[in-house]
Amino acid sequence: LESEMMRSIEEQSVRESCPEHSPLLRGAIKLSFDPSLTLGQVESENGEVVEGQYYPSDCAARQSVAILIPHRNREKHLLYLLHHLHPFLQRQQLHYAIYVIHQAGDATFNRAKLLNVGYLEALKDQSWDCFIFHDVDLVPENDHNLYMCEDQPKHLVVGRNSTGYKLRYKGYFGGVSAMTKEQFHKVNGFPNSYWGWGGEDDDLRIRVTLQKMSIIRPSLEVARYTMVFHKRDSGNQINKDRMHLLRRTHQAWKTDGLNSCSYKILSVHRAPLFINITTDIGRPE
Ligand code: UD2
Ligand code: MN
Repeated sequence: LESEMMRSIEEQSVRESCPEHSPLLRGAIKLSFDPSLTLGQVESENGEVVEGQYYPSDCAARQSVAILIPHRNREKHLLYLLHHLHPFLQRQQLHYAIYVIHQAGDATFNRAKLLNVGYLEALKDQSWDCFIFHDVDLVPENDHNLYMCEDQPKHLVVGRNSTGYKLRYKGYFGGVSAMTKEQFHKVNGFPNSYWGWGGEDDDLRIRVTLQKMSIIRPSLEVARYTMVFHKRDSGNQINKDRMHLLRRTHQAWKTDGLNSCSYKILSVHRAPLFINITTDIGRPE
């Protein structure tokens, strides 16, 4: 047994790095969402995922990527996303884990703060190279849209179904974005002070520009998403303060972010297909 173990350790260390272009990619696919889909079904389709995490079996992944999904009360969307995202990420030959950061209680939703919590907690598991900040309702349509980080922050949603597959506005950074551990640390993460809908994605863009980084985007052809139809959730009303907050970002970024993110972890549950972190992030002051 011992020699067998040694052999497998050796094999691991000499495993070649995965190719620059994965041979498994398929390009554009037609998405469908089956309302009768169950979690058990998605689990049985993804036997190689263990506690939300996956390693390619025949090569060493080029990046270790943590997918962070802010969540409350969108179980059906989460199921659709898991169903499409696991095989999608496996075709990209990534080492990845999916974290769902679940806001406890019924105070106003705070997407940005949940993503800060996800970043800080995921780094306790391991030193991820790359973080993908991912809305629960956006499903990527083309696996050439790589969930990897680059030397500049990357915005992955150039177009989506509900807005005619056009960039919403110049500087738009919402929906799905990718930053390395270092890039996100450099901007002090997201602001914690945006409660309710809107503005937090623009704040992150300002932080990125203040650090003299720029936002890159894949081509419109590949950076396409379907947003599962939804209405505005209760508990996520429009943030009326957002314009005011955005005017302070050039100063506030230093003190409002990862270095001031206070929260309680209520539970960490390692389910087969994702790590569920339930957190109490407080409420607006
Ligand atoms: C846009 C952005 C989103 C964010 C938001 C403003 C796109 C495609 N997305 O989304 O990134 O900037 O505007 O805050 O432009 N959520 C829950 N439960 C809730 C409320 C929100 O899980 O009760 C999560 C979920 O992951 C959702 C995300 O927050 O996808 C954004 O909320 P939304 O989908 O209601 O907002 P939307 O589509 O206008
Ligand atoms: Mn949405």
